[in-house]
Amino acid sequence: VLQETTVVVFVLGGPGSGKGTQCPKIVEHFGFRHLCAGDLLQAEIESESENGTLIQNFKKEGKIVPSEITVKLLQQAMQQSDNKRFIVDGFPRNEENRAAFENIVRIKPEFVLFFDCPEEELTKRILNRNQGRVDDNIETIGKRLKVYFESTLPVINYYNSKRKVQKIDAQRSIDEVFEDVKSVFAKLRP
Ligand code: UP5
Repeated sequence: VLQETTVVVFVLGGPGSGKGTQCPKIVEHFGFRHLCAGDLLQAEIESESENGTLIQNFKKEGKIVPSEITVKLLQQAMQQSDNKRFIVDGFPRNEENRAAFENIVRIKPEFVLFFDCPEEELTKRILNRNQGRVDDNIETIGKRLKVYFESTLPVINYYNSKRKVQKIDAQRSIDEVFEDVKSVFAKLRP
């Protein structure tokens, strides 16, 4: 059972907006545990677990994996950690994800860190990445962007209406972006 003192920050932004680049820096400076939903799902694919093939197919199509799978992985990782402060990266990606996390894990995020970045820049970064990801090709990138605009932006808007979004201009250099990220986290209670 997770304690009431558990702190969760969601990190959202389009594919290639810099979530995976900035999160390790947050860990280093502020001592959070980094939980990347995409990495937890990738580990399931690689461990050849029963859901591996299903997850692989969703990922190849840029589609959002059923919430129960992702939430279970996040909850397990949180329960197994000694750390009580988590940055959850790349989740929740749609309303169903958001509701499932709130209903199952029963924790509301402290705030949502939102990396705002124009579409052209996102596409450019992903095509430059070149690390052999099954979803880093021009066809899947188009699908991922569509899913992001149709399903994830509404979640960001929902949290914005609750005044929980900390928006960062993610189009600048990695160091400039982290300066803004730092000032957001510096305001958190210890
Ligand atoms: N880069 C980073 N910052 C830069 C900067 N400021 N200036 C210039 N370049 C910068 O960065 C991307 C690239 O840009 C890198 O080469 C980096 O060096 C450079 P990165 O930090 O990796 O961006 P990130 O936002 O993490 O991009 P990523 O592509 O990993 O994000 P996605 O959200 O698409 O990927 P994720 O792994 O979260 O999800 C993949 C798939 O898993 C989804 O499409 C979906 O099918 C599935 N999924 C779910 O179904 N549910 C979930 O909850 C999560 C994932």
